[in-house]
Amino acid sequence: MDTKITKGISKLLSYILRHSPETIKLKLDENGWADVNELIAKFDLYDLTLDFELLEYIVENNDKKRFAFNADKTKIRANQGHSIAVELNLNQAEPLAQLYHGTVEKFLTDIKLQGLQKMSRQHVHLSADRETANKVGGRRGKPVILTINSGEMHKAGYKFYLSDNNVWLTDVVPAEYITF
Ligand code: HQG
Repeated sequence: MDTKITKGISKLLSYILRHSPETIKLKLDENGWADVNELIAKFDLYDLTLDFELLEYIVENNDKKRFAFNADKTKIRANQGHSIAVELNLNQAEPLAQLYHGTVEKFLTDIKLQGLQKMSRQHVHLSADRETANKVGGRRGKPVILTINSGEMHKAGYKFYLSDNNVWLTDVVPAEYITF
């Protein structure tokens, strides 16, 4: 499989399924699922075409397991990362004592004042290890890794969720739980 093509299609799928299904006139249900046949039929962006075999390959081989099928593979959705309102019915979970967040220097002043906010997404995204946080921060420049005192947050009643692709999610991280 040409990785350039599969990567390109993965990026477009992330955009469509997390942020903008209307770009290809696709409808998601309230849980973020799209009908697979409808997606394939409507996926005609930038001369890229999709068939079921390619979609299945992408779902199975995507480096971060960003997408999931339902049991009979008639529906597909993004596992996390949405900006549109969808109910993912995420599993609440007790977090590790520490989690990590990769960001960049220019956001630190605001993060110190406001804590970590969801910004345009449905949750604040946290990583279980520094290496992953480093990659997340590296998308925006030289990464800065913040350590989150998630154990204490959980004790204080903050809820944490673990997505199907192992991203830790929460609603907000107040600054007092962040080591800068
Ligand atoms: C920052 C990717 C100012 C925050 C990744 C981040 C992740 C603040 C940016 C997933 C702030 C939001 C999400 C505040 C947070 N003031 N800036 N109070 N609070 N920020 O993209 O965590 O590859 O929405 O530090 O791997 O970077 O697409 O969040 O820099 O899992 O699957 O505001 O996206 O996954 O950016 O990334 P984002 P994120 P995929």
